Amino acid sequence: MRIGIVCYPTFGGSGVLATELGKALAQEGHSVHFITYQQPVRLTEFLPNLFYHEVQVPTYPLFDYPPYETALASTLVDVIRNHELDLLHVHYAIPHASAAYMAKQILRTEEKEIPVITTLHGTDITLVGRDKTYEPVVTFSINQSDAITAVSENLREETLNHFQIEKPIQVIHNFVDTARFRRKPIDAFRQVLAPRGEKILVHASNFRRIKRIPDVVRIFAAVRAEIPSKLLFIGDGPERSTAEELSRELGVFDCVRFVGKQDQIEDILLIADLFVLTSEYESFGLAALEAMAAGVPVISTNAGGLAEINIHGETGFACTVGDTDSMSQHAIDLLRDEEKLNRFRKSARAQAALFDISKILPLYEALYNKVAPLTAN
Ligand code: GMT
Repeated sequence: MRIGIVCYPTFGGSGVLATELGKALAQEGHSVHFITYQQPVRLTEFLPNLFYHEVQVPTYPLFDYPPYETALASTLVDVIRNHELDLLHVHYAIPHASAAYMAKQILRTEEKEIPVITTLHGTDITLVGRDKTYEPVVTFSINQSDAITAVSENLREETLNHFQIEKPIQVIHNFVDTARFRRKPIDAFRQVLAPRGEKILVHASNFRRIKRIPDVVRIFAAVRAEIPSKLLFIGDGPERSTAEELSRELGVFDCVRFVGKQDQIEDILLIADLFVLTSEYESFGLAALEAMAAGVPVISTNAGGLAEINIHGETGFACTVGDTDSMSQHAIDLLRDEEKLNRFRKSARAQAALFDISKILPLYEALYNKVAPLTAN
């Protein structure tokens, strides 16, 4: 099939997932066209049937806010026309679903029917989409999609509870390519980061408030008081300076490293002992799944879809939001008991295998065939 994918090109989970999906579809022989304002960060390889179309947003003195959505819709029309796409798969409702709707209507005037699938990822529903400023457009454009998917049961429920959705929402969980995380950890790398054999805790996110970054620092400080350890922060974002300040205040700054945005996240995860995710909400928590694929147990909250993937007492611990005491105690208990830690490592890997790309990709392909059966090659 010829598939158009619209996503955010940044390090956020929805962009990562969309890019990995597009790459896997291209490996399966589909032609995949990414349409977005910047090359997606994980789109690093070349395949003859993988294309990238950049949305240009011309500026003009009149525009305080350059109209990205209009530019995106026009680019979609152009790409669909010129590359005869069979369907459009948009990730994150705002503004991708409404731009897709606009493109669909324009193409209808030329008697071209383009099916649109919208995948809901999280904050497009739970935070931003619910805002009165966006809600009518979000509801309308989701309802106009030919198929809707959500990345967890929890997100499906949240969507149905807060929006008037008139169509079924299919849950297709996020996935991970477990093969990528099966390499041997690089001992020399571990030696550099933890030269005295310290335990390594890792957090990865975009450091937005919803991630409750100060809780990560508090948990680390409690662990560090009992067990020699290091904390690696992967990613960057608005709460970074708060994390720096708090780690200074708690006297652990020297043991905390900010390694920035990393596309080879597996290299770091493979040397980690625990992954910490303290979010107030996660529709799924793709970063936690990637950690599990690398055999790293997860200390997380049980918010949103996190409890669907991090099985309390097996793959890690999933505690109440803000309960840093419990999360710290569980982390300490695990790190102190090598045998238990190994058991959790194994369970984490086994759990990630349930979400392996080989299991999830056919679900998307089946959906594509359902919404675009006549045009499919
Ligand atoms: O977590 C973020 O802030 C990024 C956000 C995004 O839209 O890129 O992630 C959301 O989508 C991911 C992929 O489906 C999920 O794994 C994350 O849990 C979800 N984030 C939230 O719900 C806060």
